[in-house]
Amino acid sequence: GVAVMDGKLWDLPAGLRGDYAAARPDFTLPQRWADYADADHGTWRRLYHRQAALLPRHAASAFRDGLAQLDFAGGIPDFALASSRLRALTGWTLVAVPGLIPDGAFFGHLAERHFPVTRWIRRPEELDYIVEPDIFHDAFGHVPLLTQPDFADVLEAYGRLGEQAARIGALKPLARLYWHMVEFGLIREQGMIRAYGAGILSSSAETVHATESRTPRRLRFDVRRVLRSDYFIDDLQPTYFVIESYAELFGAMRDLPALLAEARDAEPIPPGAGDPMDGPAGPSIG
Ligand code: HBI
Ligand code: FE
Repeated sequence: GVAVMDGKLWDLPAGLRGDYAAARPDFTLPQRWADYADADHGTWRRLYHRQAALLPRHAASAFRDGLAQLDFAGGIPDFALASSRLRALTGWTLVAVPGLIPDGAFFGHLAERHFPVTRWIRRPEELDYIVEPDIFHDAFGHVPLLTQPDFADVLEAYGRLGEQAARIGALKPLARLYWHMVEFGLIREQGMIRAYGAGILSSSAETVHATESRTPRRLRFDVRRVLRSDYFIDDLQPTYFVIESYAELFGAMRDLPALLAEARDAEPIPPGAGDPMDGPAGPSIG
């Protein structure tokens, strides 16, 4: 079951597109895969092939390996089929949701190894940019790493921390960690900067910007720094955090209970800003 952790069910922005009236109390609804139009599958395939072409050069090997184990090329995935594949690999299940769901419900699903995936797909004129996450972001961006046991465990641990963070008023630092790890994380592989974050790999512009542009700051992943780092939700990221291995993310989960209260009381770092703790050698390691 899903706990309502901060006492309010509706911490959602106004004007979301999804059909929230059709959702159950845990915010899931049936995917109804047979109801997608041919045009919707066409939109998926255009997005899929555009991103697939970028992956060999820009995506982490774990993401590419994961995507190769999923049958995502032909059209919008059927969650029932993808879930049986995932359950066999890592025990995760995809659940359909109308779109963004409240923090408490979201963390509750992750803690149970249920990954919420938005049911609807963007319109053809929105291929390059969309404000709310749609099925392409959620499924193409997030599901490949759910096939990888180490990352699958990190995400469940993250979900479990939601309740604790809500209790001490530290959901904001916890959300910053999700953003800079699950959504916009970079990893160094054989000396190259590669993306594993879903917000990067579901966007063609962000994929190139995050890994190759000279503009952004690329900082070594440091969980204290991450927990204080604010971000833009509607522009290319000015700062990314780079891990050397997914084991660093495990480490962050282990340290988090002690660090959340500290981060809650610390001064936030504005999007793209430097911090004295970044070190005199200069922040960029990319
Ligand atoms: N809902 N569907 C959906 N997808 C998300 O990524 C999501 C959410 N609700 C809340 C939420 N993320 C945030 O709390 C995360 O930043 C942790
Ligand atoms: Fe996402």
